Order: sequence, then structure tokens, then C-alpha cells
Amino acid sequence: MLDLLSVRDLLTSEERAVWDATRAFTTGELLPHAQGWWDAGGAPRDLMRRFGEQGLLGPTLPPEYGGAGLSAVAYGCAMYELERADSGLRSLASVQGSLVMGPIHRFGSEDLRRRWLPGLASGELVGCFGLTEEGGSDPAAMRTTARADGAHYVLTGSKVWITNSPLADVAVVWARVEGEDRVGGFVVPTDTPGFSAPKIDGKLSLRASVTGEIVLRECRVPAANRLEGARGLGAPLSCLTDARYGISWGALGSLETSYGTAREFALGRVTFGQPIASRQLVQEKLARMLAEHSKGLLLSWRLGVLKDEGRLSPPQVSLAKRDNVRAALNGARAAREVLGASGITTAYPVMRHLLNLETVDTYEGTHDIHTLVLGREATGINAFG
Ligand code: TGC
Ligand code: FAD
Repeated sequence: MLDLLSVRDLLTSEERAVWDATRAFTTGELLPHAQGWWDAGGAPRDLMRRFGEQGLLGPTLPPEYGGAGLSAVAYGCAMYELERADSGLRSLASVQGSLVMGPIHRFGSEDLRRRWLPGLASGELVGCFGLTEEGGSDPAAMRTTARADGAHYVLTGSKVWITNSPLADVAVVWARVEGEDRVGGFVVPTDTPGFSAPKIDGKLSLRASVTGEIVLRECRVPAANRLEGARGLGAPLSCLTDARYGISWGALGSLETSYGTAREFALGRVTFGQPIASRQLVQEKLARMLAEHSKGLLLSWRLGVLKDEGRLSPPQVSLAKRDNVRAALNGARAAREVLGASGITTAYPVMRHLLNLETVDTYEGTHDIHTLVLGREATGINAFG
């Protein structure tokens, strides 16, 4: 385990146990298959059930809904380990936990919680989160609408770039509610007439994770499927805050893989009569990766503690998502360089991680959007519009 600053000493015994158990799972069951799933364009559906058995889906929720009441720090350790194998595999767990189970638990009625959470926690059911539309980074520009009609809402519109939508049993859909002029959340079973989720093909990134659209043609859902506690854009954005927190840990797992691969390669690869690990230019790359990983781990751990204390703020999460993901992306690029030609092949994982991280740098708020969140924090001036 890569941990120059002994962050592990700051964890509770339960958090260490979660880290160790997920590490063993990743090493035994994910790493041997990650490249094959990436090549195939998706991990098997059954993997979600294995994640459920491992307690990786919504583990911070209370046990009555299938969670384990774990700390945010423990959750972060698990996301670190999943992304050590592949960002798309971490996505599988973080969408289900933070973006589907999270809003149903936080904003939904007791009936909705009991109906959906246990099946999502066990991985019997797959969920997806539909926020993004043509407006991309600006979800306030959403055009999908929900119209009240007696005891139902009728949803019309479309979403793009939705993780797992073609596989999902249920979608959490965000729509502008007519007559209220604010955003509401709806639990939409995917067998509802008028719902479809065409797959997006041709991805060169995050291939182990399936991505699609959501098309809603006069989709009628019972009014009871509305997430009553979600009133306004702040609701889906608060779910993003949770998922971005997990990503800040996950990116460091990916960075550990890039660093470890580059280090091992550099020690074994001889040019001009010496291992390339003995060259200052190569050591500089390894030192940079190690430094960024070490600082990032402290940052994510600190965020986890603040989250567990209920003191986490969105700009703090923007800082960690932005910097840890960019550090992992730069680290994967540097590792690819250390490996020379070998770095472009699938015999090593660095190019896969590099390509995946291009997505991670973009989704859940692009690098530049998080820069603007921090700029607003610094100046009080909104530079988005
Ligand atoms: P703004 O005026 O700033 O805020 C509107 C309301 O929301 C509140 N708020 C937040 N609450 C919780 N967490 C956050 N991160 C929040 N950010 C804002 C805010 O306090 C306000 O509340 P109220 O009560 O005052 O109304 O909104 P804005 O329209 O100016 O937008 C700000 C901006 C640009 C930061 C936001 O739109 C944004 O974050 N854009 C990026 C969009 C994004 O990240 N999309 C992600 C889609 S999901 C995804 O990518 C899943 S990937 C899945 C996988 O892992 O595979
Ligand atoms: P745009 O918003 O069009 O941005 C394009 C470029 O312009 C970026 O560089 C951006 O930083 C820049 N830019 C935009 N606005 C500004 C500004 N005001 N100032 C300066 N620069 C700006 N969404 C979901 O809802 N659910 C999901 O499950 C989901 N999964 C995804 C899975 C994958 C594989 C991918 C790639 C995306 C996924 N997304 C999902 C969507 C993701 O959140 C969006 O791609 C992201 O928010 C950015 O939107 P965009 O791609 O339309 O880029």
C-alpha cells in the first residue's frame, strides 16, 4: 500500500478493516479482469451483486436499508481500492451508492426507501442518475419537465451521458417541475412506458462502465415516486458533493497503480547500461507522483473527517476532486512516458488508467468548473455565467 505519510495510522480499526478487505477483493477479483472488461466495453452485470456481497453499495447508509453505517472515511478507502483497478469499476459503486441510493435515502419517503434501497444495496437492482442534458456543465439550464397530472407526474425530455442507464432497473431523474419553476427528483422504474435508454458507443475512456442516454416520452410515474425532500437544484448538487468526495479518494487508487507500474518498470528496464530508475529525469517523475499521492491522501482523509463531523463544504470537495483527479491524470501520463513504447500497450494498465481519467477529469464537474467554484470562494464573484 502506497502511504508515505502513514495516513493509515489516522484511521480507525474499522476503517483499516474496510480498506484491507476491499484491497483483497480488488487484488483477487478485479485486477485480473479489469483489462478484459475494458476491452469488452463493460463489466458483467453480476459484478454488481459481488459488490453488494462485499458491502460496497451504499455502505454509509443505516443497516435497515442494506447499508453498514460506515464512516465517510471508510467509504473513501473502499473507493480508493476499486479505482486502483479501474475508474469505471469505482463508477459502478459510486453511482449506485452516492447518486441513486443517496438521494432516495436523503430525500425520499419511507415507502420509497423500503421499496428500492435493499435491492440496490445487494446489487440485485442497478440504478442510474439522470441530471446532465445538452447544457452539460450547467444543470440549471435543464429542459426536462415534470407535469403534475392527478395522482401522477408526466416526465418529458432527455438526458445524455448517463452511467449505467442501459442496464438500469431504476433511474433517479431530475426535472423542472411545471408550476413550481424549480427542479424536483423522481424515481422512475425503467420499465415505465415511454422510458428508453439507448447506449452510447465508441467510447475510448471508462470502457468498463456502460454509458447511455435517457429518453422520457410522456413517462407517467405515481406522484408518490417524487423525492419530496428534494426542492431545487441544491438537491442533485448535494448528491454530486458526495460522489465527488468518493472520486477524490478513487483517483489516488488509480495514481497508486500508475506509480507502482512505472517504478517497477524503471527498476527493471536497462538503457545505456543502467536501469532507467537510476536517471534523475525518471526519478523526478516518480518523485512527483509520490508527492502528489501523499498530499492527496491527506487531503481526502481530512475531507472524510469533516464529512463525518457534518462540516464539509462544496468548495472543499471541489478542491479535492479537481486536484486529486488532475494529479492522477498527470501521473498516468508520466507513467506512460516512463514505460516508453510499452506504455501504449494493454500489457500494462497505465494507458487504460490515463484514458479513464480523461473522463474522471470531466464528469462530476470538469476541472475548470471546479476551478471556478474555488474562484468564487476566493472572490465572492460568480464567473460561470
Ligand atoms: P448555484 O447558484 O451555485 O447553486 C444552486 C443551489 O445549489 C446549492 N449548491 C450546492 N449544494 C450542495 N452541493 C454543491 N456542490 C452545491 N453547489 C451549489 C447552492 O447553495 C444553491 O442553493 P440555494 O438553496 O441557494 O438555491 O448554482 P449554479 O447554477 O450557479 O451552478 C453552479 C455549478 C456550476 C457549480 C453547478 O452547476 C455544477 O456543479 N455544475 C457541474 C455539473 C456537474 O457536475 N454535473 C455532474 C453530473 S453527474 C455525473 O457526472 C455523474 S458521473 C457518474 C460516475 O461516477 O460514473
Ligand atoms: P461542457 O459543459 O459542454 O463543457 C465543455 C468544456 O467547456 C469543458 O472544458 C468545460 O470546463 C468548459 N466550460 C463549460 N462551461 C464553462 C464556463 N462557464 N466557463 C469556463 N469553461 C466552461 N451525467 C449525469 O447526470 N449522470 C451520469 O451518470 C453521468 N455519467 C457520465 C459518464 C461519462 C463516461 C461521462 C463522460 C459523462 C457523464 N456524465 C453524467 C456527464 C458529465 O457530468 C458531463 O460530461 C460534465 O458535467 C460536463 O458536461 P459536458 O460534457 O457537456 O461539457
